[in-house]
Amino acid sequence: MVYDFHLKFEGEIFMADAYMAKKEDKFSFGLWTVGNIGRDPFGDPTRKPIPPTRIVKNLSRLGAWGINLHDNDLVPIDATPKGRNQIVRDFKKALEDHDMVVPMATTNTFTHPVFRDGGFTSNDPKVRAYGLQKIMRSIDLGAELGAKIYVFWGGREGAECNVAKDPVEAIKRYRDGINYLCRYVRDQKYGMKFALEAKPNEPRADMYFPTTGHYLAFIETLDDPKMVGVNPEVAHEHMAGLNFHHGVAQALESGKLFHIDLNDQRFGRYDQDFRFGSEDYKSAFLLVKLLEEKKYRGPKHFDAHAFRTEDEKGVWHFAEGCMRTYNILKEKVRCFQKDPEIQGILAEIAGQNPEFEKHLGKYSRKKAQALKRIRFDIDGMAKKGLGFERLDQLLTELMLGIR
Ligand code: DIG
Ligand code: MN
Ligand code: MN
Repeated sequence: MVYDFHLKFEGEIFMADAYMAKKEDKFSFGLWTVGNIGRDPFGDPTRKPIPPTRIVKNLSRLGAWGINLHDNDLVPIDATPKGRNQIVRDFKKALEDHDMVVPMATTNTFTHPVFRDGGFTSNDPKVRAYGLQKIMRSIDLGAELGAKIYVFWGGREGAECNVAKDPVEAIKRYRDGINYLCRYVRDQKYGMKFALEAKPNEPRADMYFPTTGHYLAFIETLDDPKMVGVNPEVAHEHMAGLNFHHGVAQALESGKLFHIDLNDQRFGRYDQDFRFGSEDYKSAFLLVKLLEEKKYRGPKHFDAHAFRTEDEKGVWHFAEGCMRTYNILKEKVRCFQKDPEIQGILAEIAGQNPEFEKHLGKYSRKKAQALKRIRFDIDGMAKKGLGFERLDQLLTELMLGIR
């Protein structure tokens, strides 16, 4: 690939070609993603923290559009009101200077030990009350920065000792918390929507609402379900052993895909939050194909971080890689849609037995009686192969770059 020109900063060369991120791609990163300092449960940090204003500048130079944050990614939990306001002023200036927006905000209700047994679902009403206070203040911060999507990831909402908490009571407490905050946002006229993010485990042994499907069911039990959607994350659904783009399809189909956390993850592992598309190219292709074909126009947030092995330059290559891979896969989707052999097979699949469509769809007594009279030759129907091997091989060859 001959690059039109190179983007040079931080002493590094970044690729500036047809796949480089542009603002209209609506790629976003959380402060905590490129700001990840490489600490893990078995090792100390390998990187120094990057100041939020520098994150804003460099992500913008790489073509990113938005920056997301937990309250304490920007404002220390013990900041004074004066200190908080100065930090917010400086951050707002950096956003303006570098043409970046804050599409989404969220609260850190998982780091401080006070949340060791959860926020919303804690057995201690004092902790639940503090959690509501912290989230309201964080929502205020998000609103001040222009965020229109507010994410809830219940990092500590779960259990190790399952007899210590009634799981039904835990669900009721979570619902009370979300209902309360929906009313708060309406009261404040912030015009925000909520996006609930599932994860099956880690840091808790088992987390409540472990998958996006659990949240889709939960949302319908809320006082104000229209205001609440989901924020599925690749890594979290993979941790649960699920097909990610199927879950996203269900969220899209029900109008509940309010946000999405893109990264990558090997099945059966802890939450790896790898660079988007770096592990499972085929799943990433299927996801990009779904989002592009269904015209998802929300933020594309990379909730991921660089390998612990990297220095800051590696962090920027990580960020560049997330966005480039999305755009490269978008190009692969275009090739798939234009490939005559692939499209020929798909047309054949779509065009089977059109005369039977009239028996499907909405019920009527007349249709049911007519359908019950039909004699189906099911052995004859099962004889012809479906040609999926050829189709899947064509996809493989397209992904491997020989089509
Ligand atoms: C982790 O996957 C979670 C938290 O980082 C945050 O609350 C949420 C926002 O995308 N993702
Ligand atoms: Mn994750
Ligand atoms: Mn996430």
